[in-house]
Amino acid sequence: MQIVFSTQQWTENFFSSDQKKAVESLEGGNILHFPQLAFALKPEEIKFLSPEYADPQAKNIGYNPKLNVLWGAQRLSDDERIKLKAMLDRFSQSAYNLVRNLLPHYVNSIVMARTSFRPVEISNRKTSYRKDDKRLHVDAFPSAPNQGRRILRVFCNINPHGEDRVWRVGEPFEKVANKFLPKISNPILGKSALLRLLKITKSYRTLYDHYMLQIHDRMKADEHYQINADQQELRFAPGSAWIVQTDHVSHAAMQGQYVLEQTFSLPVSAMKNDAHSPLRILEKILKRPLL
Ligand SMILES: O=C(O)CCC(=O)C(=O)O
Ligand SMILES: [Fe+2]
Repeated sequence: MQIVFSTQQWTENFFSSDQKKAVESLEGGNILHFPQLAFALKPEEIKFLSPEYADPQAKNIGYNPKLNVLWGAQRLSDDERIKLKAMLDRFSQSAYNLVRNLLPHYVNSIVMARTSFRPVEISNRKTSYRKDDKRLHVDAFPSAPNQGRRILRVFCNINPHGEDRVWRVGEPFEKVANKFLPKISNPILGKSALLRLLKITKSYRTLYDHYMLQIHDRMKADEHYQINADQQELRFAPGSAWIVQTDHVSHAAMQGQYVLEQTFSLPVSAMKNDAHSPLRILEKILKRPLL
């Protein structure tokens, strides 16, 4: 379920035995946990540890490291905006360094996606069930189809008050898929083209995206499943980091405040063993190609 590393630096080099263990564990649906990998804030960044800079409409503060663009933030002066971007940029680089050194198998194919800062306490946040990450789910995005590519995320808890990030982690993807796929029908003919035409989706919603989104929604909607599915609580203390493929690992974030997160996108072809990918697992069960 979780594989622990004693890493203390974001630029640390790894033995090839650790690199092998990391890629195989991650692809096998485990979480790589770094209990001693803290992300240090600069004195002028401490003030961002407050929910007041988060737009109440947005779930997180987002940052695009390639374009140097910030969104979901409010009440920032020009100077503060520059400083917050610099903090997110530094985290983004740190996460990249860790991935590059620990998972060299991916280095030529992995693509840096967005960075996020999550300054709002999650335990009492009210949202619609679809957006509620307190319910067990695998990640799938309605407007951003990822067309089979893996979602790899690096998280770090930067809570200054000693509060853990508390997750529930559910059953393996294949079990999830076998449970929910029989209830899901094919998409309505022409719907994906229409969504694209109306720019509701940023790219074409493939069959893969259709099934992943349906699994995501149906998991969250199923109260009985939420309570009765095999699951385990995991706690990530402040000053710890973890890497997880959230399209594969069923997860729910129950409690905690102040986390940094970097998303990467990875083609299935870059995996060491693509049979573990949600794409190949769904194709195996449905006996048809999904892209
Ligand atoms: O914020 C968290 O701890 C995780 C939320 C979640 O479900 C995700 O980022 O995929
Ligand atoms: Fe999630």
